[in-house]
Amino acid sequence: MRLFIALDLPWRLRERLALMAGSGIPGARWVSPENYHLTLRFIGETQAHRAEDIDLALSVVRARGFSLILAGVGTFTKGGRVTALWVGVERNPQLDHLQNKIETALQRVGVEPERRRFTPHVTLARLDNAVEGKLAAFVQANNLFRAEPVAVEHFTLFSSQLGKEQSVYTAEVEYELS
Ligand code: 3AM
Repeated sequence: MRLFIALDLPWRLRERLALMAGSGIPGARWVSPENYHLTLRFIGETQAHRAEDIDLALSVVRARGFSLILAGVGTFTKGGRVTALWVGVERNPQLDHLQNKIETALQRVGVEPERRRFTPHVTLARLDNAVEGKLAAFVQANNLFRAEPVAVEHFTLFSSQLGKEQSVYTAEVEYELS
């Protein structure tokens, strides 16, 4: 199975994001609101017995619950092309701490270290050939976005089935924070 670890988001917040997303950028593949999430760690294709090790490692992660605020919009670029449009997260040491603990737990059971810096975000759209001007206008129009704080009380191990239009994410296990 293809696994990743993420925070799911309350519906009120998803609705708020959906109001901002969905139109205005020709060529954007908008993520549907049920798929919004904040990835803590992408793991990838994993055999069942490895998934068990990962589950065990995650179940002993101890961290406190906290709140976070989604704010601002940004993009990821690859080879000079914008590939993703996202909503950002206000600086949050507790989120970084949780992500760090998860990273350590995974490495302890032999998962390859993540080399990329953690850039917390919620992807709104994936882009192939978006019209630059429209994208820039979207970023400018929504850059002052700032959501209500959300309480983070657990993190989730998701499986992902790649689909033609949209992947299907299934919450496999939830790990409570204290
Ligand atoms: O949180 P977002 O939506 O940015 O892009 C995938 C998604 O990220 C990412 O993991 C999240 C859940 O699918 N992802 C997919 N394949 C990946 C890979 N090979 C990947 N991240 C890193 N390496």
